[in-house]
Amino acid sequence: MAEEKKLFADKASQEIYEKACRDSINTVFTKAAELKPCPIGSAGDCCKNCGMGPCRVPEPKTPGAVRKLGLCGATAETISARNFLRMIAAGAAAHSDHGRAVAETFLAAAKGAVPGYAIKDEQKLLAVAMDLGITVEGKETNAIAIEVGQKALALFGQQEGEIAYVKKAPQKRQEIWRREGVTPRGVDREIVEIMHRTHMGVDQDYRSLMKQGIRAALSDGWGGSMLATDLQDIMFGTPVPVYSEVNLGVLRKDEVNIIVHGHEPLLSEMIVIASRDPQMLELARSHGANGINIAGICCTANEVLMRHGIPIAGNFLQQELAITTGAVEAMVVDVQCVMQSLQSVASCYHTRLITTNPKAHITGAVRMVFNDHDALNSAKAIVTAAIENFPNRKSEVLIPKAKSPMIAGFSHETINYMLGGSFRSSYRPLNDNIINGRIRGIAGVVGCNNARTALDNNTLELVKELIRHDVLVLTTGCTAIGCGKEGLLTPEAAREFAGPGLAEVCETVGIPPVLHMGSCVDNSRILIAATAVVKDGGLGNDISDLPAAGAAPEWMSEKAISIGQYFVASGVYTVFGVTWPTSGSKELTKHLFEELETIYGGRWDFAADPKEMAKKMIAHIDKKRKELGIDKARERVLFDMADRRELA
Ligand code: SF4
Ligand code: MSK
Repeated sequence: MAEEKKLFADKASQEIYEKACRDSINTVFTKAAELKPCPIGSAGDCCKNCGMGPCRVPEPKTPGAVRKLGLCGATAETISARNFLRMIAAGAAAHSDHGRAVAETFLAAAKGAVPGYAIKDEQKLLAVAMDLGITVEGKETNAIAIEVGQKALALFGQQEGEIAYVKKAPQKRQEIWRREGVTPRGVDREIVEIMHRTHMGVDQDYRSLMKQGIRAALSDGWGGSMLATDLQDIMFGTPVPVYSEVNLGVLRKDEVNIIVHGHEPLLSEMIVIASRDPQMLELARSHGANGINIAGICCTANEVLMRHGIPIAGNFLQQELAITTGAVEAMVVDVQCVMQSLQSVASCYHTRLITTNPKAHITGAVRMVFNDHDALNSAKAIVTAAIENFPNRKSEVLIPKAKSPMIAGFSHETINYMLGGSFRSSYRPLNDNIINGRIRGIAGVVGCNNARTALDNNTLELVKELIRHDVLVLTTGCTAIGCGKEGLLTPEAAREFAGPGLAEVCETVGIPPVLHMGSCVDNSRILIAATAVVKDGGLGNDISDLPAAGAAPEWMSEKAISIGQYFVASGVYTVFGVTWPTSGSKELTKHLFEELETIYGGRWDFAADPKEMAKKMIAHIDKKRKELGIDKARERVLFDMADRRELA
């Protein structure tokens, strides 16, 4: 059993973890207690990019001793930068390959080749078409959609020139990227170039390497990821506020429980539809169940939550615990953040672990590859397999009581509408309230869970500290799920946790102090929201002028590094917790933590303690307020046109 220390912020996880210990399940928590991270690798000081290595070059313990180089002469800076870039490449690839799969289905849907998928949000289709430079006048919806699908697919592999979406960024930001020569081409090309430059004996200057890291990350954030979000919104609907519940307590004892886990909504959307089919419900009844309950884990959960209000069973570190309840008939997984250990946990209960993606196999799991050309039948086959497994529950079923209500669905479009109303959709009220000081600033708090720190603990301490100081929090991914479990995603949370200014605004508009904006691929929504705030005027000309900051207090995925890098390169001060992957190289870390700010207006930072992280973010927000001349909280004034022009 793991050493005695607090492992979870929530009671449900603790309760099921104790069951896992009773059932002798070897979870990520027990493994984390036994297997410590390699101190050299975690500091970025180990290179295995050729067969002469691995070369380990840690800081010498003896003061004054000369630091070792790799056999080829690579310095600690080069080694650390290469490792960092390869994390960006993997993260950007994961997001963008997800985006490509969506684009392929989107194009097939536009051609009418994949029954079950259609264009749901025509308004967004038109907006995306225009962003991609497509003329829409006089064209049928499907013809526009086909052009959008083709252009989107071409964008991933664009060999030369700037990708179209960079034009969505503020003008000043685009100029900075052009000045620095980092405006990206297609994400495929930028990722290949990372792998080439980091091969033995190619790019051996950390500043030059880091520029390529920025190109690839920007091609993810303002390219592959942003496209994934946009195309998903067009096909499945742009999210609007939706009520749901979160935590292991959403599982039901008397129903067939199917957990969808991973990232891509293509299959899970269909599973939701299949689970409501009268024939499927009848089949469930014939197997002794009172219904079919779909619940999510990780970002597949966020996708079906945002558009259908499907409840969430948990975030990343709760995936094994969900099976340990003994109540899960099938865990249906696609790609990313799916632990291989699920199969051994599932084998201790009756749960069928079903892998569905052509790219993602798990030894021993049931294989039911999803066919998007026959999507509903693929989904029905999976739901049937789950139903047939219901009578096989063998062990004690323990479903914790704990679950919390939440409101999700805050896409950029929804925030715009809620703040400005349907006739005058705008961020103006938000900008006004930032200017008058009721809202101190905005923070994007995103990312994963990490077994090296107590589940959700850093996230919740940070988020509570921020909203207590009147900072509005935008959140995605597993961080959003953690906030949901704590009850921070309800309008009532404003009264209990937020400072007086933020609480007043939340009450007036009817929003929670923490806005759930979607899955980890949807961080692009935060970029668009930040750009909208800039464009609305009064808060500078660029994202880097805003009283705003970003954080990933419990990151673990390589995707988080790509996200962090595109936020930094977009002008955002971004703080990571738990561990910092270049800590072994002082010079490179200084480049990332200090020098980048002088070039891009944004920079990286690290704080293991969430209180310190909050302090750093608030200090940055206050610095920006001062630079904008809005550091003295003002009484609310009604702005007439002259005032607005002056502010702009
Ligand atoms: Fe060692 Fe250089 Fe090979 Fe890396 S590339 S393993 S530092 S010899
Ligand atoms: S699932 S990338 S643990 S947010 Fe997107 Fe959660 Fe991080 Fe995976």
